Amino acid sequence: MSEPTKSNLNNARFLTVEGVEGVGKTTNITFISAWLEEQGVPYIHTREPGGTPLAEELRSLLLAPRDEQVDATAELLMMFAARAQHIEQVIKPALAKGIWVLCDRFTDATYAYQGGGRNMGFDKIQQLESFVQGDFRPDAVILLDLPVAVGLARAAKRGALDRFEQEAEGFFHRVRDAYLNRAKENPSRYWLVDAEQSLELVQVQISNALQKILADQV
Ligand code: Z5A
Repeated sequence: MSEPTKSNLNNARFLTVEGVEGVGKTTNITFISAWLEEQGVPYIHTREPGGTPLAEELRSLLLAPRDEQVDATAELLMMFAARAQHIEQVIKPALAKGIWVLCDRFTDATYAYQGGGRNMGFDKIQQLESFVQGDFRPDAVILLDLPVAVGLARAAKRGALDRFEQEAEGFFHRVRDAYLNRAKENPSRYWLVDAEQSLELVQVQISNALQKILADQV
């Protein structure tokens, strides 16, 4: 498989953070934001699904627990609808101005949650990815990884569960496997971080990765 085109215009990078439930994305995105600020790197922090008013409305629809069964194809299309809006309104304009984009989840999450978790497979996702994104891809993906049971135990302390968090444990095993397979298939773009360690050690791994990404050794 050929390497996808890098997103960077004016040397700005498109950096995404991924991982299963309870892996510590929010905690570590705060750390990455502080690290970028210290380095004097202009950046925005955004998230998926979401990142624009319309995409945030789609996020609310997607995450709300509901009695009606949500069809997997409907869920997949809503993820990409939100993404199309986000890319055109927020991500590409920032990169074009030389501003880094730090994004909490992106298309890797679709491969992991819809492709793996929902058992939809990857072909339809690849088609939608090409349709919506062309060859636009993140420059670097920081994949926080830990055993599913550890992540679920951490997440359980947070209170009310959204529609995804209510899934059975097997769902999250498929999500994790899909993430790890993607990282294995494309090691030059993925930075695999052992998120089971103490926060301090997790953040040492992340800053090592960030230094290399900043030096453009991706
Ligand atoms: N989704 C999808 O299906 N398809 C898609 O294409 C996309 C998304 C883009 C919303 O995501 C849902 O959308 C998501 C997938 C789906 N569903 N789920 N589940 P989200 O990113 O908003 O939701 P989230 O996964 O719940 O993310 P989060 O809020 O960032 O949670 P987190 O990764 O678990 O992070 P945390 O809150 O920082 O950490 C959890 C706890 O662990 C917290 O108490 C921390 O203090 C603690 N923690 C963190 N690190 C450590 C270490 N190292 N040691 C000990 N304790 C720690």
